[in-house]
Amino acid sequence: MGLWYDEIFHGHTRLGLLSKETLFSGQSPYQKIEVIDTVGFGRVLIIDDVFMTSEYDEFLYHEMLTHPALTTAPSIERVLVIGGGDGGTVREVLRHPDVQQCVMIEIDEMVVNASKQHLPGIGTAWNDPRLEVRFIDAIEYVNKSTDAPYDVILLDGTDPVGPGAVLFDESFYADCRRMLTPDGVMALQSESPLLMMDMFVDIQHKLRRLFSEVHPYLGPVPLYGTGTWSWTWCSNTGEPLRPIPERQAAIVEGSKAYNEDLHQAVFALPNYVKRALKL
Ligand code: SPD
Repeated sequence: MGLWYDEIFHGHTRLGLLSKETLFSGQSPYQKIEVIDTVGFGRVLIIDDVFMTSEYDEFLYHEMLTHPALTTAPSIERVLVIGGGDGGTVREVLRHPDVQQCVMIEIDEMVVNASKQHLPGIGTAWNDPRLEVRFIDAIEYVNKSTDAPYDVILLDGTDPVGPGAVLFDESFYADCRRMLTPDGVMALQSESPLLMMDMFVDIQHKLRRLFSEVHPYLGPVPLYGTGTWSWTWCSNTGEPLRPIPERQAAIVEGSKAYNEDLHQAVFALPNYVKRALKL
C-alpha cells in the first residue's frame, strides 16, 4: 500500500501522486527536501511540499527553459544558471557544443547531493569539465559579483513563495540584467498562466520595465498545477523567433521535445494570455 503525496494549490485544488517509496527526506537550513519514487511519474523531487521535477516529464520543462535562449543568443560561450539543483537545466545547457563555461549558483547543497544520489537520470552532466557549481546566495552573487558578464542567464527557481520568492523580485531581475552582456538573453520559468495568472502577469510587468524584448512562451508540464506552464525570453536586442540553425541542428536529434517547429509554436499565445498582457 503506497502513500499519496499531494501538492495543494490555493487551498482548493490538489495534484496527488501515489508513492512506492521515500528515497530521501531531509531538512536543510533553507527548506524541506524529499525524493520519492512514484507509480506514475517515476522519481520526484519535492521541496517544501511542492513538486519540483519528475523523471516522467522533466524533459518538457528543462528543454523548454534552455533551448529557446541557447539557440537565439548571439553568443553562448558563458552561461549562468541560477537554481536548478536537480541538474536538469545544466544538462541541457551542456549539450550545446558552443558553451565553454556554465556556472550554476545554487544556495542549497542538499538539493544537489540528494539529486546526485537519487535522480541520476536527470543530472547527467555533473562531471562535465565546463560546469562549475557554487553553493552561494544568488541574490548576493548577481548584486555584487565582479565576474565577467554572461551571454545567457537561466533562472530555474522554485515558486514565488517562501525562501525562493526573492528570485522573483524586480531588483533581482535588474541585477541579473547587470550580469548579462549587452546583447545577452535571459530566460526564466514564469509560473502557470492559468492557476497563477496574477503571478505570471506580475512577472511580465517587472521584466518589461527592464528589457525591451520580453516574450513569454507556453508548454505542457503535467507535474505542475493545471499542466500549462510558462517561461519567458528576455533581451535588450534581438528576438526569439530567429534561432540559429546550426545551434538547433546540434541538439534537436538528442532532444525529447525541442525541435525547430516547436521553437516557433511555443511563442504563439492564446487569447486569454494576450488579453491579460494587453498584447
Ligand atoms: N511549481 C513548481 C515550479 C518549479 C520550477 N522549477 C523546477 C526546477 C526544475 N529544475
